[in-house]
Amino acid sequence: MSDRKLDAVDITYYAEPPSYQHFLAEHLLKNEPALIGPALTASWRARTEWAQPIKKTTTRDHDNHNPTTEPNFQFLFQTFGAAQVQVADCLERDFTDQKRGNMTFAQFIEMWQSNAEESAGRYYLKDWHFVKAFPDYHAYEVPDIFEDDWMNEYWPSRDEEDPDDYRFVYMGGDGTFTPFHADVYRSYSWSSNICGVKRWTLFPPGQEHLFKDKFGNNVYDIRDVDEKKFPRFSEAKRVVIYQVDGTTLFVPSGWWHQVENIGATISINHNWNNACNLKMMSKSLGSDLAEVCHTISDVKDMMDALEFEQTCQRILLINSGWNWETLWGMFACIMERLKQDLDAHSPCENRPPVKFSLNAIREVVDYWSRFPALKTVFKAADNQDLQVVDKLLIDIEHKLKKMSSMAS
Ligand SMILES: O=C(O)CCC(=O)C(=O)O
Ligand SMILES: [Fe+2]
Repeated sequence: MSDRKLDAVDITYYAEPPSYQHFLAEHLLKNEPALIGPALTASWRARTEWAQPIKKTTTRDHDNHNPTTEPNFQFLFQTFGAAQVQVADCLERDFTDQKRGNMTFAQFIEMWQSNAEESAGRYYLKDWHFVKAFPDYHAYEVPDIFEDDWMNEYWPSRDEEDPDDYRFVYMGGDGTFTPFHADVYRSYSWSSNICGVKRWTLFPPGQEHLFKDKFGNNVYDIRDVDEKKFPRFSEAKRVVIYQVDGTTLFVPSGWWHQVENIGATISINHNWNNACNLKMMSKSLGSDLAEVCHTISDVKDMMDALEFEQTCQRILLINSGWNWETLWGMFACIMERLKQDLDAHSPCENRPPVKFSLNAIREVVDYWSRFPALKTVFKAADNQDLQVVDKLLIDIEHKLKKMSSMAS
């Protein structure tokens, strides 16, 4: 394995993917980014079928960080044309995001290709749930080091007509971009470039106060920051990474970032979490909940205590994508599997020890159990997950104790 530091804010580059144990110690536990060379994605169907060597470079010169591959539009159009996708217009801001619309993939390609000049830097296909849309196509393999992924284990397993996931494809032309943000739930993300180059600007956590104006709004586009509104933004420590064709970036929890595409770019992006970033995610749920409670505090007097808590949970789910019910649902789902792993005596190589994951869940469960409203909300919804999770925790802790006393 070769690795080298790329910048003052440590970004380690691996020509070959590191072992899971190394990745766990150096990146998941330390919450540090990593860039992995194209060997990891070389055999993916997405790399061989979706991309082709570039015919002519039409990008502005980005200090020689020009792409070597481009989309195979004909193949993509013919194979996936009928799929419904969501497209952002990078020239139109919509609060903290860009204006989005729905269309077919074929319409997106046509819009982009038919008027290349006019649409330059404009149309950006985002958050395409590709695996859900084409479950039998197998465009890529989740790399071993990203396998311990509780979000994408739990959400698709929910008993719903159209279960959600956090497995996306992104696709856009030169100059399209994603505005400054930190990821949903403060989850990790990983992103593999199928073709094109992405310019990432990453900001280590702990500098969030530098990103806000006096009303609490965050910077939208780091290339266009009003110094009067955001006088301290320029002080923020950051690192710029050019993610070239075929390479994969690990974005740790709570690292704010902006992404700009150089050349026609396609990427596969997953948001994910596990025991290593659970506490950070729980903290973000806590601050989102506090914000919701504060925002609707003026209607508190019109409701009884339970109704207020239920309303906060409903809004939390809409705004942040999760709440107590989904957190406990995830715990129940993951612990069922941890129990099976223990019973099978065949722990997965690409996961930390069961005890480590269990302790992380225990800590978050104990934290939230101090809130009396938790019990009343679950009881009112006739949701058994509080009891299910408590029982699983005790069962697995008991099993682990027994195993360690047998071993000694
Ligand atoms: O590629 C992009 O435009 C955005 C990706 C991103 O923000 C992420 O993977 O976290
Ligand atoms: Fe992101």
